[in-house]
Amino acid sequence: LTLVAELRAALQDGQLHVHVQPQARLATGEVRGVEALVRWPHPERGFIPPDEFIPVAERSGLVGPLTTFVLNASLAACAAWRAAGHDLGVAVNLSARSLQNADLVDEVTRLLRRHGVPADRLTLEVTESSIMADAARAVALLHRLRDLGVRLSVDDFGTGYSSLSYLKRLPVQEVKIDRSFVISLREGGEDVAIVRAIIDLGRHLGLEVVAEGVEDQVTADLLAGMGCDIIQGWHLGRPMPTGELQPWLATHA
Ligand code: G
Ligand code: G
Ligand code: NA
Ligand code: MN
Repeated sequence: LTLVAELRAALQDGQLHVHVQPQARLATGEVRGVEALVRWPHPERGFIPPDEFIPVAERSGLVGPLTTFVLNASLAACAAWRAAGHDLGVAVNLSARSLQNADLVDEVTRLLRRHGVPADRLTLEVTESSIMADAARAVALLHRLRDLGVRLSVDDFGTGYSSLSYLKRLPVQEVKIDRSFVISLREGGEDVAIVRAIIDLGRHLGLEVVAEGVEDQVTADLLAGMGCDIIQGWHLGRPMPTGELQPWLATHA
């Protein structure tokens, strides 16, 4: 069987799962939400990383069903946490192909309604390079998603092209500093200047700034000192099955 056929079957048989990784405000420690990360525990090959199967989905027309699956699972989990008294948001990654599909607007509308989750509790993460694949179409779609009240975030910020002029024109509320800049922050060097510049830029544009890949307290303290809003990374919590989040919240406080 090819990977495409296996992925198609995995989507149909419910083999895919969503894991969630917490995000917290640096100022208060409050957990404000999670990022959803798709997982494929393959019965013979073990976990196949999303970096391997998402490109396959992109090439084979499976990105639509994959995105629907992740959105549905993420919003179902979000609704359950809200019912239990945790007002958390959930962030879902969009791939380049999804950004070219105008049906996504109806799909997001339908799923928000199905799960009764307010639109502003859903964040959609897009990378600069996925926008640039067909910028006119992607930007039009982002505006329609924004009109629904959904939050938009630029993922892996700093690694793409044309960051600055685009950021001003995109209807986004958040930037995520790419983890390649965050990982070596504590060693000093040029990444300190890059991270500081991204935080200042975000603040001056009125955007929330999230640092991903925060692996230790030293890095969290450095980011707090630079005025970063939110952290995500192993220091706070690893990606975990959706059912483990509530127990994690209970011990985290
Ligand atoms: O934990 P991690 O190995 O999951 O993520 C690897 C990469 O896969 C990241 O770049 C992440 O953005 C991407 N990714 C994870 N889940 C999804 C998803 O549901 N959809 C898309 N398009 N990308 C995802
Ligand atoms: O590209 P994107 O930002 O969507 O993907 C997040 C990726 O970063 C996932 O693969 C996730 O497992 C990984 N990740 C999350 N926290 C950490 C961390 O603290 N350190 C490292 N090295 N990777 C992390
Ligand atoms: Na992401
Ligand atoms: Mn990222």
